[in-house]
Amino acid sequence: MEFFYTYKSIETALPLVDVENAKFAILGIPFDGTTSYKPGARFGPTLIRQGTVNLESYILDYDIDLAELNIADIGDLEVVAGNPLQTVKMGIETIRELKEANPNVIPIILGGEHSMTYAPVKALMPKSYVVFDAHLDLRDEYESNPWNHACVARRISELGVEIAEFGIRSGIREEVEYAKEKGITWVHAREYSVERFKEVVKDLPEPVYVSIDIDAFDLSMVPSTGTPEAGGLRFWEVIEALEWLVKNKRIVGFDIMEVAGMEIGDVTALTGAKLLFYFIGMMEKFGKP
Ligand SMILES: [Mn+2]
Repeated sequence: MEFFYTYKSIETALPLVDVENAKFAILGIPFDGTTSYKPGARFGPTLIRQGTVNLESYILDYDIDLAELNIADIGDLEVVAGNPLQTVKMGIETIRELKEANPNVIPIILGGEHSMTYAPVKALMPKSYVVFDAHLDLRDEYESNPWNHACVARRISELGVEIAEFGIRSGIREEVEYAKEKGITWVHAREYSVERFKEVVKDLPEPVYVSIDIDAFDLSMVPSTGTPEAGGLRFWEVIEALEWLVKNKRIVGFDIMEVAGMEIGDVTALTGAKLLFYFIGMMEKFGKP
């Protein structure tokens, strides 16, 4: 089927199927209209897809070949430049269309800035939101804009979704106070461990939406991102936590956001591409139905 707002862009290196037959469906949202520091997240979906070209579809430690799975890629949302709210609304509609076409499909969103995560969360309405991020993103508004990337977790909290945040190392007092008031648990990057992750997440209600702001990882792995922060997480300590999560909680959707960059082979995009393949692989291998 044709999606009203989407257009085809560069495809992943995997054989693809139609949405109706897919277990996973990739949608890019190439929006970076509120980026505060380093621009380029509009190229994130294309760079992540291009980064998959370098990867083997076989995942060694899972004995899973992604080329044998049913994966769709519906292309990128046609964004409204400079207007996050209008773009989010189109994203919500598109993800709803996707779920109407195939109620069992798991949407995988490639960003684009983190403000766009509101779209899949609103469309899928999980009970919990688990996010890896350097930033709390709990501001009520930023630069007079409540739809700025720095506000996305706050907007999601206002939907009544329970939130847990990991890898945090940047925020302001107002955000810390809001988190305390609303019972939002956040784990500083210095205190992060897979054990700590399990402790926090085990009591969260299902289903769960998972968001990865690529800036949660250490800066050395992800230099091309909107608001880079030193002192982040390592790849395998995030993968291990995600594996535990998909084994123990039903996942309704997943995203990789804030990958920016201007050139093919960008390190940040390669991190995003590897993460994309691992997430699909772990869902297939361990995913709770
Ligand atoms: Mn962030």
